[in-house]
Amino acid sequence: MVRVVGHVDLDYFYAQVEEVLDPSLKAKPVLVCVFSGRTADSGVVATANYRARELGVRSGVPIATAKRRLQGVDAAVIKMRHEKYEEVSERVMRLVEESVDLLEQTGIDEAFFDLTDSSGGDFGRAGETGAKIKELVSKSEGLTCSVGLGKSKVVAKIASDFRKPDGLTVVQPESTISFLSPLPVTKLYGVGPKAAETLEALGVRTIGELSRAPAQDLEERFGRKLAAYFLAASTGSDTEPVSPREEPTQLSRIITLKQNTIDPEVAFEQLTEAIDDVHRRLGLRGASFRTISAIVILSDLAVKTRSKTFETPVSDLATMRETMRRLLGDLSGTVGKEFRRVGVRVSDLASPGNQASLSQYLG
Ligand code: DCP
Ligand code: CA
Ligand code: CA
Repeated sequence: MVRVVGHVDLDYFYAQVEEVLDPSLKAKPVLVCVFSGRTADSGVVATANYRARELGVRSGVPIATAKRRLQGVDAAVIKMRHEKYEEVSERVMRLVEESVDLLEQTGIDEAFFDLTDSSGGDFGRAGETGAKIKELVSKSEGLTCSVGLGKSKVVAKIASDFRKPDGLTVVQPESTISFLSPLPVTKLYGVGPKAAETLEALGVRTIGELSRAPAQDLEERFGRKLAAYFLAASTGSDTEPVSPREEPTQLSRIITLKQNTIDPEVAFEQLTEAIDDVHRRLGLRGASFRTISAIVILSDLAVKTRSKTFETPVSDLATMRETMRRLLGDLSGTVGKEFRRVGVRVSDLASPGNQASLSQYLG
């Protein structure tokens, strides 16, 4: 049966999240920036909303350059807040996951998915699911995204980019060649500026031209594996399946203490935020843990850990804090050296999904 593969990509992601958090931004060019801290304007633009892009500002542009281009314009220059975008990303991915057969997240704002089974190979039905995904994401998070559907990953990814923002592009299997052929080779995943240059020297500019290029020429320039991929991709015949990432089996965070100390209370105090963060990430996954560990890196860089395993899964913050405090106390009593860094790790994770599949096996 023909595969039905989808790709979803959130539009101007970081900047759009900022707009949702502060709707007054919508009327302005919005720049989300990574400040390097060397001078006030050192750093680059991580992303910009479409208003800003119309004025020549996009990902990767130095902040100083962006400000020059936006001189006299009422623009919002915002410091990147990665935790916020991660939270939204996590919720969106869980939402999309529930509407599809398989989800493979490939970045903070994008994922491949498979609808072969649920659509029965019917692209009309799959298109309805694509529209439903867009509606769900819009209703629950206030975000627009772009969705593409096709018979392979390469086609789906190009399709999601085809009518950005807020696009939905369904490439019927029989239209694959006519859809891909006129597009520049740079649209193909894996063809960067350098490969494009090499291809141009062979007289290949479009994906259609690539599909007709002599295999031998491509092999000479790119090696057999890449040449085979280029040829398959150029007709949408790439075969890589959508393969869900494994759930993480542990979550952790380590911090460097302001000063080396042997006092477990001082270490605990400084670790509190990291414990809260691990708890938050656990919550986003709806997961719980059975084992929690305190990790300490001593002044001589030796690493020591002390763990506690619970009989039943735990997820509450109070237990995490209390246990960590005790474990740090135990460690400080036994290691006899100052702590330089301290960390928290939870493992033996149980998520609702894992439990469901386990109970299926157990009948
Ligand atoms: N990003 C970044 N630096 C880059 C490119 C991207 O920090 N050079 C971050 C910010 C983006 C996010 O990754 O919001 C997703 O990247 P995309 O390439 O998908 O770009 P956008 O979502 O910003 O825009 P588009 O609407 O084109 O998808
Ligand atoms: Ca995006
Ligand atoms: Ca993306």
